[in-house]
Amino acid sequence: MTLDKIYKSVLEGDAPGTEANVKSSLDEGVEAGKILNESLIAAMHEVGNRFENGEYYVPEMLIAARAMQTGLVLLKPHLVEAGIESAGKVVIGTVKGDLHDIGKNLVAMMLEGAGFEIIDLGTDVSPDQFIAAVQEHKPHIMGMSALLTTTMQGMKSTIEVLEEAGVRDSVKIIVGGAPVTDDFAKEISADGYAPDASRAVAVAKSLV
Ligand code: B1M
Repeated sequence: MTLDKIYKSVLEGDAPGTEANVKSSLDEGVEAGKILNESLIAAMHEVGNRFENGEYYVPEMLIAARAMQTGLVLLKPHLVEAGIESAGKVVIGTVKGDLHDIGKNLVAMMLEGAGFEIIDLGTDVSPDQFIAAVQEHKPHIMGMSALLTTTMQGMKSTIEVLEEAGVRDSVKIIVGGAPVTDDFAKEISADGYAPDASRAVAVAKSLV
């Protein structure tokens, strides 16, 4: 089954294999969301387990991430329906000190598919860069992603700096990423939290 092949190719960090297997799955008519959740995301989860168990190191995580990205490129047109009218503007980024961007990219992709205009600040985004983007682009929503328990604290300081700059109330803030919880979001006074990309779309829609 090609879903198993995709899973295996991501685990092995085999980017050409991942690309070929995702292509075959799509040609076979497998739904893009199924490929994403049951093979690509599932494989990254296993990569994390292996890293924790000392079977994988950073280079293996990195090449697995690259393999996943090649699959995502192919899935994007299937996940992103043609946006009709802008549903709102979103500034999004991964917080300072954090280089993980796969989840953030997925959230951006799904929001784009739901008609939002996306300004993607990338990774390692400082509070000052978030503020500058809010002042320049005047978005309806600002999204922050963090994958490390250490960097998620940067969400709190970014909100505090937005408050100090007097722009906090001009924008709704959504946070997410593996270590982030609903309780944490409430504790730092974010307006919304989503555990995954599709729920991020629902939260964004409810806030604009
Ligand atoms: Co890193 N890493 N990593 N890593 N890495 C984790 C996060 C880790 C859990 C692995 C582990 O130990 N099991 C661990 C964190 C432990 C902790 O903090 N408690 C970890 C570590 C320790 C590290 C380093 C410190 C390792 C080192 O150097 N010793 C280092 C840190 C570098 C840095 O950021 N400064 C590091 C580096 C890396 C790579 C660069 C090699 C690579 C990232 C490549 C890239 O992103 N371009 C990497 C990877 C690939 C991972 C794992 C294996 C996979 C992450 C991923 O892409 N998941 C990860 C283990 C894991 O998560 N199980 C791990 C798939 C992705 C679709 O899920 O990002 O959770 P996720 O996004 C989801 C949701 O969280 C949510 O929706 C997304 C889609 O459903 N979501 C949002 C995300 N953002 C959102 C924003 C929203 C709403 C929802 O609103 C705005």
